[in-house]
Amino acid sequence: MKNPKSKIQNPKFRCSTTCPEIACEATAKVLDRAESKRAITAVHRLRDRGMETCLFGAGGTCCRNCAMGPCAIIEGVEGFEGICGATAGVVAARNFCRMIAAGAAAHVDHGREVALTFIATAKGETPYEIKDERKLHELAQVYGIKTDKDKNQLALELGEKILEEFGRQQGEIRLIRRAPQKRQEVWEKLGVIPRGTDREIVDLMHRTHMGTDQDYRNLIHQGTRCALADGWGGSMISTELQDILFGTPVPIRAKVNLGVLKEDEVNIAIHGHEPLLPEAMAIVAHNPEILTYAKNKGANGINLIGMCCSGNEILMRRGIPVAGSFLQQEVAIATGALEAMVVDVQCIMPSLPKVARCFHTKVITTSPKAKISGAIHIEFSHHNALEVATSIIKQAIDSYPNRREIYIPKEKMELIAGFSHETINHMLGGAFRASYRPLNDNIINGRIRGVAGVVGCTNPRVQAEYVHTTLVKELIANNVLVLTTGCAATTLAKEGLLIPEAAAQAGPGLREVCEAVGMPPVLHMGSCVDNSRLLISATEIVKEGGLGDDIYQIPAAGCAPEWMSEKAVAIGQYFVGSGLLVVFGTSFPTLKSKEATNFLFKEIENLYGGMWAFERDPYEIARIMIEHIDKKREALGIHKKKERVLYDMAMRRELAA
Ligand code: NFS
Ligand code: SF4
Repeated sequence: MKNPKSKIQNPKFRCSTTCPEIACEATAKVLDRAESKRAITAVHRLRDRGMETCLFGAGGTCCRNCAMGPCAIIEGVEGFEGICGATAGVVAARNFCRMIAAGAAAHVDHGREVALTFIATAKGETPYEIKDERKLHELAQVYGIKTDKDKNQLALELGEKILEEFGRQQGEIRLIRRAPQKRQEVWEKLGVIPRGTDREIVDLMHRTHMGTDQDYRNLIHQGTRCALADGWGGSMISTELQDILFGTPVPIRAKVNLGVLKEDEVNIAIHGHEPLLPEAMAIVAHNPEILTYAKNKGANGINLIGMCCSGNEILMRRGIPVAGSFLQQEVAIATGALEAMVVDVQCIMPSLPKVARCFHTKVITTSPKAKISGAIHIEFSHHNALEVATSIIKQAIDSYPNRREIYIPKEKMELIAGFSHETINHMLGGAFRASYRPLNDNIINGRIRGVAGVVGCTNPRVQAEYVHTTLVKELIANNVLVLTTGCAATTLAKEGLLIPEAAAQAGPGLREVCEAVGMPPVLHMGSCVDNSRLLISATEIVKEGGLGDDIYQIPAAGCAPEWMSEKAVAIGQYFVGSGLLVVFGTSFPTLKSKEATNFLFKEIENLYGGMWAFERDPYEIARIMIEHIDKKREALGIHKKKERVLYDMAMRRELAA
């Protein structure tokens, strides 16, 4: 049954004439002015081009994998298969798998950079140091390394072992064995335990080459293996090594939205994904010499701000404010108040230098893998991290006197970030005995109905940000605890959902738990590679007991309501392959093939216990997720309300005694 509240249009959020699709006042105000400065952004381009997309392209049945094509394929219509005879199912599955391969490659390559930096740090060749020795030991044990040695020696051995994960040809990725036993058995039976991360990506690219794998089920089978190599491999390696290097996040207060820009300071936005350069910049920004340099140019200080996942990384560990999500990168420049936007890899709009030309902003690329014509390139390497960071910050300071008219919207919001899986463990279990027990108990007694992961990008093709916030308000009102990462987290933070006071919007059960612990009903778990934290959390819930013995049994579901990147497809597939329901908003990349879509939405559940769904309307997405959660509760026999016991501080202390 359709929810009576269901309607995608919500006039309240039509905030501006030039930006009909972003439910963010700060963004709308800047965009209204941007056009008069001839700064054209994604929302303007989308408005001018129209919302229509090519149906074949959007539905996954356009193939350009060889020069007999391109072929636009209509499923079931004779004469409308590919010139080679490819069916819509094969083409849609191939395209879907190539998205997984590209997404996984991005995360895996990120992981590789971090691993190389980790090794160099252990050798004393970088300005970083091993911060989290507890986690270093924990991970060394996973890799079967004896821990009775100096931390740098241990880190070196661990780093070298981890580096093998990328190029391994046979055997298996070690971290996959962290999953619940039953999950590992499912993967073994299906033959999808990943070997090396790079091998699975190459295998998938090979299969999707013209004339290789012609069976959509078999293609998606390898797609899953590749995605698992991302979630339990590349992404998990990134998260774990970053935590050891830069510290495992703990709850931290910070601010979000364009209002974090400062009128009288040099504003430098750090945008992209790998925390290596941002960490170096954060170290240098406090250097007294740099501050004097800034003062001499008339500025009162250096204001580092984050964008996208680079932003999430330094937010989680340092409380550095986040200016916005993916969709606000051009908008931040259009305030006229940004001296420099420094980028590394992924999710960086090619338009940045063009928008920056309307202002005094310098766009600085730093990775040899990601140059943009029109930008300044200052190459970063972990060996000279501080020198590069210093020279970038000086470039930014130099452009401060060139500021023209600026407009910084007032909007900014408080948030609490830093909910690593370890934090959740301690926060719920108490300082003395870290445990998921109270979370499991609260799920079993019904106070918390289930857990939802709301992740991914912001996208102007839907009512950007409105979809996210509406979905999450609906979920928490129904006692579903929300875990969030990436640009979803930024969006939800801007709406004030990441502060403890947001518990007032939660249903009575969830509110009680949040108030007892003093936590928000929506927990920020980090960047997109940190979705691996969600895998570990799900595993811990299973291991704690009482909610089944495999991830697919937990009352949990995931969603990327405004996804846009190929990484989101890889993430979605590794969640599905790990046993969870994943709902995509925006669009779904196989819809023009019933065969491929039916496999991904239905048949795959019989294999993995997880499956995909597609829905644009936030109320409907919430309904699908809650129904799934209820179905899982019923299967566990916990759907009837049991007597409620509040885990207050006294009881937690008693538990810990
Ligand atoms: Ni994730 Fe992070 Fe944002 Fe989407 Fe891009 S920044 S890796 S892909 S847009 S959430
Ligand atoms: Fe067309 Fe087949 Fe070539 Fe694809 S591989 S472009 S479907 S002929």
